[in-house]
Amino acid sequence: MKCKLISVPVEQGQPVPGCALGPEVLKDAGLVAALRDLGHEVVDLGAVPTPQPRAVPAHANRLKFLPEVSAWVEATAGMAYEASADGFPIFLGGDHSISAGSVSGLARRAAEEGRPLFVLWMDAHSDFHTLDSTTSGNLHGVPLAYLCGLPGFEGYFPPLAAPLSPQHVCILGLRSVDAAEREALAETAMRVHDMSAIDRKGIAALLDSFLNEVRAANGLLHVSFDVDFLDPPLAPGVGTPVQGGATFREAHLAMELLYESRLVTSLDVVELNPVLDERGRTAGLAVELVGSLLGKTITGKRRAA
Ligand code: HAR
Ligand code: MN
Ligand code: MN
Repeated sequence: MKCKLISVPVEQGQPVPGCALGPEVLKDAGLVAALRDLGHEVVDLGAVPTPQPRAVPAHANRLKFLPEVSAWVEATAGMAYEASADGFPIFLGGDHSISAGSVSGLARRAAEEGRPLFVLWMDAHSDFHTLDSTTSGNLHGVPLAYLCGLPGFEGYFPPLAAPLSPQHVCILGLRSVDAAEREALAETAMRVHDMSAIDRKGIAALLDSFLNEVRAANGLLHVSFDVDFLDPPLAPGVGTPVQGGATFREAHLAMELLYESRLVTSLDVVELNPVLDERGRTAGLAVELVGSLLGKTITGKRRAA
């Protein structure tokens, strides 16, 4: 596989300084070597150049850094569209607002290829606020609503070439949902697997049924991996930790199943905050999990498809 690394050092979508250091720290933690050891070609495309803030109208809600984040979304979408012509793009965040850009660029590409884009959103949070419903004003809480074409983004975020179909989206690991998000989620056909579902059914069964849908539809599959999916003691280096996340084994199993499916075509790794990390363990674990998603096994033997 030709892995294309794209750094998106954005932290204005969330409140804690440090998130913009994510891409460099993931590389320092051995991401490139980990991928090369698995036999992948790695091309580092560098960072999306810092864009000028977008001229957007004033918004009635108190949104933080809207012109800046909106500009990053537009710039990242362009880079994602270009990079997805070939290879396996890996977007290194940065906060989760970058996925409004990475996924919209990938969705445009998928639409042109006439294939449905599926998205697996591994996250403690649903990130399903609109610009009107967010109470924090932090724009890392809105990307999934934007990508699904919910109203209220027009004129503030770039126009979407191809909205996601909610039936093609699966949230996994959820344990923090705001009231407005809960109502909006109840009205969509999205698959929402909270931690309780993982406890009861097991992460393998939940993933298998989604992967079967992707395969049956000949879909492309983007994995948006928010590091706060993981349980905070394992992964303290995130700005918005929530107790009761995925365990070390659940996270590895998920990544291994994703690899074995051979369905994944692109990836985001977001919300790592190296300033909050403890001895680099969150970064190290994130690199290890990306390795598992791209073929790493305990014995070093490649698993058959
Ligand atoms: N729902 C909360 C808000 O909108 C918290 C959002 C936190 N988001 C992330 N990304 N860390 O998943 O403010
Ligand atoms: Mn998120
Ligand atoms: Mn999150």
